[in-house]
Amino acid sequence: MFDAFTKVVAQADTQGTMVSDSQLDALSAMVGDGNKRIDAVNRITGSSSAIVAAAARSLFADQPQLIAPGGNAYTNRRMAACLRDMEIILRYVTYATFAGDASVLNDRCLNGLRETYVALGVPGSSVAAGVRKMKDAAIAIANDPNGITRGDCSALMSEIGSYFDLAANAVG
Ligand code: PEB
Repeated sequence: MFDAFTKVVAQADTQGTMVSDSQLDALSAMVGDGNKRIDAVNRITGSSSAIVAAAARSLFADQPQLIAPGGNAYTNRRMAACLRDMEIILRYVTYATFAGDASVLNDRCLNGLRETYVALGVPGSSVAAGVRKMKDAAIAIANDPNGITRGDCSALMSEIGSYFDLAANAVG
């Protein structure tokens, strides 16, 4: 598992080079904007249940066959498994956001997930749709200008969006 710093160190070590000026500049910018990152993680984490619930409701409204008899979220057991899966994916997205690096998300959550869903008979494209709905809900909450010092969070929001996209594309 890497973060933005250990990733740079590992890459430099592989090449036997010093950490470059441009890498230092990028990390310096990341540190300079560090409070934005921590605030975003805090907001998404604090609203995780609401994000999962909103995304799941919207997913089941769009794809009612999932909750109809025989559907992949029919019965309390499958519904619980589905909500739990969405929460797990959201949790790993917050870890990646905090670390500034996708490796924890890739290695510990997404690796083999597509195959797991194939084996279970769970439609990966529906999971992907749920993840994309979590992306919209999470970014709306993280990017809300109210109640916080205002600043430009566009780069951070697109980074967070990229972790959700990575998760959706891994299963969908
Ligand atoms: C992945 N999900 C399920 C299982 C596993 C995962 C390993 C099988 C074991 C179990 O049932 O608990 N586990 C999960 C995950 C990690 C992990 C992400 C990462 C570290 O360890 N059903 C739907 C929706 C979708 C869904 C499309 C969005 O209709 C999910 C939610 N996952 C779903 C369902 C099951 C499941 C299991 C329904 C149960 C399948 C079944 O037993 O029929």
